[in-house]
Amino acid sequence: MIGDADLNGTVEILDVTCIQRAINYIVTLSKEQTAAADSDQNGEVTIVDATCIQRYLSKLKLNDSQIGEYVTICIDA
Ligand SMILES: [Ca+2]
Ligand SMILES: [Ca+2]
Repeated sequence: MIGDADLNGTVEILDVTCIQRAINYIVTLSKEQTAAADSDQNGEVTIVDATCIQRYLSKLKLNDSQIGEYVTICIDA
C-alpha cells in the first residue's frame, strides 16, 4: 500500500516517522518498504514523501496522490 512504509497494513503517523528515520539513516528500508514509502512515486524516498503522508493524514488529500491505495509493487529479485 502506498504510504505504508512500515508495512503494517495502515497509513498512519508511524509511517511518517519511519520515513524520517530512513532519511536520517537511522533505519534501512527494504525494497518493499521503499516502494511503499515513495508516496509521490518519484523513485526515491525523501522528506517530500513524509510530507505527502502527513497531508493525507490531515485529509488534505492530493489529487495525484496514491497514498492508501493498493498497487502492484514490482521488486527486482
Ligand atoms: Ca503503516
Ligand atoms: Ca518520493
